[in-house]
Amino acid sequence: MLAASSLLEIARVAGTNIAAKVSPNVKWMPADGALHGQIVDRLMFWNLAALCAIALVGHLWLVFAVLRRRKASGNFPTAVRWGLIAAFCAMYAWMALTAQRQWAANRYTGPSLTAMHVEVVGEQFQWYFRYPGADATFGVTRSQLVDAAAGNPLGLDPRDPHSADDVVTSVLVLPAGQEVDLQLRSLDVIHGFFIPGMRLKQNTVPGQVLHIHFTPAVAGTYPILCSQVCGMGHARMQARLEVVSPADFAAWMEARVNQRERARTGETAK
Ligand SMILES: [Cu+2]
Repeated sequence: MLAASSLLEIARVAGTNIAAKVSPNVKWMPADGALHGQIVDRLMFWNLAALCAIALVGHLWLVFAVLRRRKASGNFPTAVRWGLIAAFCAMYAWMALTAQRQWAANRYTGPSLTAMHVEVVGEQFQWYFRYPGADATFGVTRSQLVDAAAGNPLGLDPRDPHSADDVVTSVLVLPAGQEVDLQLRSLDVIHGFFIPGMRLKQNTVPGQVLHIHFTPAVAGTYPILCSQVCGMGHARMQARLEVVSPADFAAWMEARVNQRERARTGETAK
């Protein structure tokens, strides 16, 4: 006998296949650049379609009831009524299963061992991105060392050897087709890291490091926003994601490393 979870999984896959066949291309959403984006778009489409259908049926039912008020036979046939309710229940069950699975895939199941790691830091009203460099290890940061004017907005500790090759930027550049694990934190209040084009949204919470992983699939430029009202400058808390080819990414990273080395040599010479 199949376990209940297997039956649910079969129902979810069947629902997904049906939805894939009948979902139209969602034109009113920003262009989707992530591998998992289609799933989110389908859920959005069917959620809105169901809400519109329920509103329409409800209003038609109301008009019908008012016009036929004096006749006792003004109700929908029982089979139609229960059929509609069953169809909506089945659709919402499919959406709940699919959404839960996608949520878990981005957050609770870890990224693959080959995933790239980038730190995202929110601060009123700016996003910073840190790459761990050749040693693949993020250096230690200390809040008392945070000094954006001195070129150390994240408070990297120069005594930690792992911090020497860390690269901090205000633009998120990622190679297309490479899974990336973002670790998000905040220096002050709660911010909402939001990339509409990647169908990605995750709050950054002071005192916590939160992970979300995804694969950017389509090269291009995508706006990064803050989705939590975090202060007077909230509206200008924007950055951008550049998804480029792996070769362009390697060249960009090399240029950043060289820039960092030049800055460090300059500091030493002073
Ligand atoms: Cu913010």
